[in-house]
Amino acid sequence: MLLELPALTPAQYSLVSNLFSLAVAAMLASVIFFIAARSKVAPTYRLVPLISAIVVAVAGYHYFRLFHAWEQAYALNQSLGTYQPTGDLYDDAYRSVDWLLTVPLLLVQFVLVLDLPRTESRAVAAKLATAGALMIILGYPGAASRNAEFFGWKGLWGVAGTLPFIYVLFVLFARLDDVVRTESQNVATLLRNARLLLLVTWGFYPVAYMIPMFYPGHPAETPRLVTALQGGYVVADILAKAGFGLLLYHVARRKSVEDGFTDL
Ligand SMILES: *C/C=C(C)/C=C/C=C(C)/C=C/C1=C(C)CCCC1(C)C
Repeated sequence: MLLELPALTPAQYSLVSNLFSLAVAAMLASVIFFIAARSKVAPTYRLVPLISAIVVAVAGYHYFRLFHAWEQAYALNQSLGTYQPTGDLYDDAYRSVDWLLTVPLLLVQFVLVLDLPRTESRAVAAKLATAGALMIILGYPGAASRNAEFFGWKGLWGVAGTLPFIYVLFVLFARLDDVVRTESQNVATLLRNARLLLLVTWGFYPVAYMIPMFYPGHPAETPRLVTALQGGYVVADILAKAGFGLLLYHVARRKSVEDGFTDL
């Protein structure tokens, strides 16, 4: 999204700056946690925290770039007392690239923690990863365009991207539910929570995509909306990547213990 940025109050500008900084810190700390966590799970599950580490590393890098772009895009105007856009590009496309890499990995991770028979595991993981990538690719033309009409370019790509999203949710909540049921009560609850966390946090992204459709003109460029959206992405990203990874780590840890694994 090439936002044409509005002037922001110092409070709005620094809220977003601070949240970007928080995102970088949270993602980097999570990399260390997930790498260290690998030895706490049985070898069968080691790929699960490793994928989390990769996901948060990729996200941390992109937040670093976004943070930098954000700082370049604004300058404090002393006489007005507001942050004015400098004209430098603030390119949200970093986000789409980030999603294209992290969304398939997050989905593969969920399949891996189930420890299905190998051929089944591969088939489900491949389908979910493909659908996840397709969702991001199809949504991109609508996100990058300045068109905000539902019955137009944005709506068309939004609907197209929603179809693979529905497929992903169908696989997670319906098709894989039989597998979730066969797990111990503790593991099943953790898996259900992980699925729910995915639904709630991933739901933010299509909502953020749609917001401009509900306002005439270019409301994505109003100061409050820009602040809320950029901040909302930070919260959603930390929960959907590090939070989701933490839940799956607990699944892997518990299943390892149930299988008789001990790290002592
Ligand atoms: C870490 C980043 C994550 C989990 C990003 C998730 C992104 C989505 C769930 C995006 C969904 C979209 C649609 C369902 C419709 C088309 C527009 C998108 C790409 C925003």
